[in-house]
Amino acid sequence: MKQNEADLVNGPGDLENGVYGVPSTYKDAKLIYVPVPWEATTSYGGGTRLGPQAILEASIQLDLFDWDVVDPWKKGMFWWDADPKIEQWNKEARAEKVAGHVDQVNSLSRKLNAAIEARVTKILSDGKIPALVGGDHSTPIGAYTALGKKYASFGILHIDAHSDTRDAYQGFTDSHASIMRNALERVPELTTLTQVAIRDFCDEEMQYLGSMPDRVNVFWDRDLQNARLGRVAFTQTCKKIIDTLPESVWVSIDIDGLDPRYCPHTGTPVPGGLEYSELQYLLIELAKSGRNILGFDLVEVAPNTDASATWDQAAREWDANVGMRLLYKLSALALASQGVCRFRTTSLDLNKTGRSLMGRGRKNKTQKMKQRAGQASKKARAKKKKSAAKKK
Ligand SMILES: [Mn+2]
Repeated sequence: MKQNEADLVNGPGDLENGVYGVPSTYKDAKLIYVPVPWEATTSYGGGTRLGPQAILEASIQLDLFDWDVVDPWKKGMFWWDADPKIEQWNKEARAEKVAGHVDQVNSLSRKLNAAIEARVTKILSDGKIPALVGGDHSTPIGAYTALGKKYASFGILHIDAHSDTRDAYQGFTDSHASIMRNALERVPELTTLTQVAIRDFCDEEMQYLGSMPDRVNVFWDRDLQNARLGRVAFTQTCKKIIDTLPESVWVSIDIDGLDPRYCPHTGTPVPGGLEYSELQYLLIELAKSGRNILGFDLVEVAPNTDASATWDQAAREWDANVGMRLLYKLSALALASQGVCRFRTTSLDLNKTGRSLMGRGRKNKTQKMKQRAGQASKKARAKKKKSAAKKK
C-alpha cells in the first residue's frame, strides 16, 4: 500500500488502496459511498447493476487535483462494498420479473429499500455524508426515507431525462420510473423537488407534476435547449434553478440527464440533455450558493459490455469514466458545501501557471501595444543615432 502523499497525488492509482487509489477506512472517511448493484425493474437496456463496479475500477485513472476544492480526497472517501445479499435479491427479482410475478419483485424491492435505509441511517448518525452509486434509479428511496427521519425538511435537485413520477410503472411499486413520485409520496419532509433536463414523460406525469406547483419545479429540457438556441447564458438559467431550492439539498443524478454521448450505454438514453460542463457548473454554483449538500445519488451508469469493445479499454470504460469523474466532483462539492473542505480561490490557491489567462485579453493587448510602441521608439532612436553617425 502506498502511503506517500507525492506518490498518491502524482503516480498512477492503485485500486488495492481503495476508490481513486486513496487509502481509506469507514472510520476515518467523511464521505461514504454506498454501491447498489441493482436493476430489478429496468425496462429497456440492462447493465446498470454493473455500474458501481465499473466506476470503482475506472476510479484509479483520476488525478486527485480538483479545480474547485482543495484536496477533497484527504477527508477520506470510503467505498462501502455492497452487501452480497443485494446481488442475490437482484437475481431473484429479475427471474420473478420474467415469470410475471409482480408481487415477488415488489417484495424484494422492499427488502432492498430497508437495507439501504439502514445503511444510510448509520452513515448519517455517524456524522458522515452518504453517496449512493446505482444501480437503477429505484435504489435511492431508502436513502430519502433515512434523510426524512433525520431532517425536518430538505429539497432534491433531480437531473434526469425522465420525470420518474409514474405511478407503479408496469405494476412495480418501486420502479426506476417512479422514484420521484415515491419520494414525494413517502417522504413528506421532501418539501421541494426541482427537476432539470426532463425530456421524456407521459400525460399522467405531466398532470401529476402540475398538481403540486408549490412542491415541484421542472426545468424542461425543451426550455433549456431553446434558451441555448436563443443564446441565453446558462449561468442565468443556473441561478433560476438554484433559487428554487431550500437550504438543505440532496442531489439525484441520473446519468441520462446528460447528452447521451457522455453515457451511451445507460438504460434509457434520450437525445438532448445537459452538457457535462453545464452540469458541472450547476453543481459548483449550488455548492457555492451556501446551501448544504446533504448527500447524493448517481444512478443509471452502465458499462459497455459489447464484446467487440473488449479489446479497447477506453471504449469499454467510457461511461464509467464519465460517471467516476462526476462522482469525484460531486463528492468534493458536497464536502466543501458542508465546510469540511475549502473551496479553492484562484488568487490564493493556484500558482502562476494555474491562473486563468482568460479575460485578460484587453490587458494583454494594451501591454503588447505599449511594448510595440516601445520597440518602435527604440528603433527610431537607433535610426537617428545611425544617421547622426553618418553625418559625422
Ligand atoms: Mn431516472
